[in-house]
Formats: sequence, C-alpha cells, structure tokens
Amino acid sequence: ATDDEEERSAGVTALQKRKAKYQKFQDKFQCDEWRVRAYRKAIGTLRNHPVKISTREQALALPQIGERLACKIEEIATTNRLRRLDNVKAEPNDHILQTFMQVYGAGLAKASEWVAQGYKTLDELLEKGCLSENQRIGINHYEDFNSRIPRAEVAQHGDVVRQALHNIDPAFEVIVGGSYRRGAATSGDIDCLITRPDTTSAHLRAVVLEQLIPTLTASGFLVASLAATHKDDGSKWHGASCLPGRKTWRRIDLLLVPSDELGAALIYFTGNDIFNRSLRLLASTKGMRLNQRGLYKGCLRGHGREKLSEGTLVEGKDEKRIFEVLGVPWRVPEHRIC
Ligand code: DCP
Ligand code: MG
Ligand code: MN
Repeated sequence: ATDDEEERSAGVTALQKRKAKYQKFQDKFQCDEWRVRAYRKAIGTLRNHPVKISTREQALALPQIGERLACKIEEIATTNRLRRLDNVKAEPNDHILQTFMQVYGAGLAKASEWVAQGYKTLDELLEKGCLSENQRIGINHYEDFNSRIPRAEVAQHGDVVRQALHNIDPAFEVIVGGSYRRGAATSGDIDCLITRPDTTSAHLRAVVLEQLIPTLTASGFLVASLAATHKDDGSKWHGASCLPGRKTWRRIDLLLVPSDELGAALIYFTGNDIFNRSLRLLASTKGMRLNQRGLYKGCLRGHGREKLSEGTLVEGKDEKRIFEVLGVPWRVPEHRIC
C-alpha cells in the first residue's frame, strides 16, 4: 500500500544520499588511499592502547604511528582540535551538485554521477551528458520548473483542466490540492485532483488518458508528459503545462481519484507531507492505517510496524469523517502545516 511504499522510498532516498556522500568521499581520497589506511591503523593502535596518549613522544613509541601523525595526535590531545581541519572548505563541487539535483527527474544519485563525470554546468550536460528525455526537458526548463507559481496562475491552470473535462463530461470535478489548497501564495507545481461521482478508476483513467490529455496536448496546454503511474488502481500523471500566450512551463500533476476515496485523497494531496506523516503515525498508534485511499481499522502490525493484515475500510469518502474517526479536531487546509 502507498503509505508503506512511501516510508520505504524515504528509506531508499536516505540510503542513496549516504551512498553519494560516501562516493564523494571516496572520489576525493582515492589518490591517497594509503593515507586513509595509515590513519585507520593508527586509530586501531590508539584504541588498543590501555592509557591515553597525549604527547608526540608517547605516540611515536607506538607501532603504526610516524612523525607526522604523532604531531597531530599531540595537537589534538592538548588543544582538543586540529588547526588544519579548521581550514577545510566546503566541497567546491557542492554548488554544482545542488544545481544538478534541482533538475526535474534527477535525484541525488544522478546529480552525483554527473559531478563525478566532471560536468560543471547545465549547458555542458545538455551538450555532452547522457540524459533521459525527461532530464533533457528538466534542464531545458530548469528556470521554469524551479520558479514558484503565483497563486492566481495555479488557479488558471486548474481552470483550463476543469473546462476541458467539463466539455467531455460535466459530472467531472477538478480540485486543486497541494500547497494551493493550503492557501499558499505560490506553489511549486499544480496538483489537480480529478474525480467524478459513481465512477470506477478504470473509467477515470480512460477519460483522462484517452480524451483529456490528448485534447489538452493538441491545444498546446500540456507541453510534456513526464511520468505516469497506475499501480494499485491509483493513477497519477505528471507533466508540464503552459497557459495560452505564455512561455513559462509549469509542473502539473493529475491525480485520478474515485469518489469513494476522495476524502482520503484530499487529505493526502493537501499535505503537507509532514502533516500526512504525523496523521499516518497517529492512525497506526490507534491500530488503524491511513493512506491516500482510505482509513482502515483492524490492521495488524508486527514489531517493526510492518503490516500483517490489510484491515477493513472505515472511511474513504469523507475528509471530515476521517479526522473524526482518528480523533483529531478538524483542521482547515490552511492549518495543515507542520
Ligand atoms: N505528499 C506526501 N509525501 C510526499 C510527497 C507528497 O504526503 N513524499 C503529499 C503532500 C503534498 C502533496 O502530496 O502536499 C502534493 O505534493 P507536492 O510535492 O506537490 O507538494 P506541495 O503541493 O505540498 O508543495 P509545492 O508547492 O512544492 O508543490
Ligand atoms: Mg504541489
Ligand atoms: Mn505535486
């Protein structure tokens, strides 16, 4: 289920970060690997020594410790620091890494890879880098995707989607979620929840993928398709949109929500992410489970919080009711910031 997947993907991201960090460390010190080994041996020696070593002479008397290391040991033992380390500057590549990480579709792993390959600018990457189609779009629209979208413009994008859907079937509803629903003055992207009473998710998907998206692509509003997922019946489409007469491309997410799940989806896609996390945690402490499709009870968990049984659906449709069952006073979207 989605909440567990998310915890897992957060775990994976953390692992990737650690790996990139380690990689960077490794790249930097590759040339003097012997020095790392020397330090490791010296550390081992010091650890095994029964009394604290505080002078150069004492250190020199030990195995695996030479003149230069002995001096450093004395400095650390007497001043509690190593002056040489005070001058170690932040990695010169850090700002390049930061730049690359903000390319849509590139995570820390990809960005580190580009840095390791020696790329220094986005232009260099465009020219010579090995890029996926989405990464190329991400770089070509780097400024666009990294600038905040004024609230009024977010609403306009939502209006275009709503209008096009109403032309297909007036029963469809579009709710702009995410930071916009929380009342933010600017948003990073446009999160459109698309729903319709009494509809299966297969029907939602058919209308959106086979009618809405082609229509809005033909009209020039949808300018790129970046990713689509249809796991577990839940459907998301990620892309880019551009208002008529404008040049700036915006990131837009279309989230297909069967009406039975609207309440849970509203909670999930309104966020913010930290608020969601704390609601999920609260649910699990009450023996329930909350995800973007509903609130479930009788969900058995093992010692590591791993799921042993799915549980039964308590509420999915009604946002307020989900708060009620959880025992949380209703919070307007504007106050769902942690
Ligand atoms: N979400 C979440 N956990 C994540 C990612 C998203 O719970 N790891 C939920 C909460 C978010 C919502 O999805 O509010 C929409 O995700 P966005 O990434 O679009 O984030 P926001 O809309 O909140 O902020 P922004 O203005 O940056 O788009
Ligand atoms: Mg958003
Ligand atoms: Mn989004």
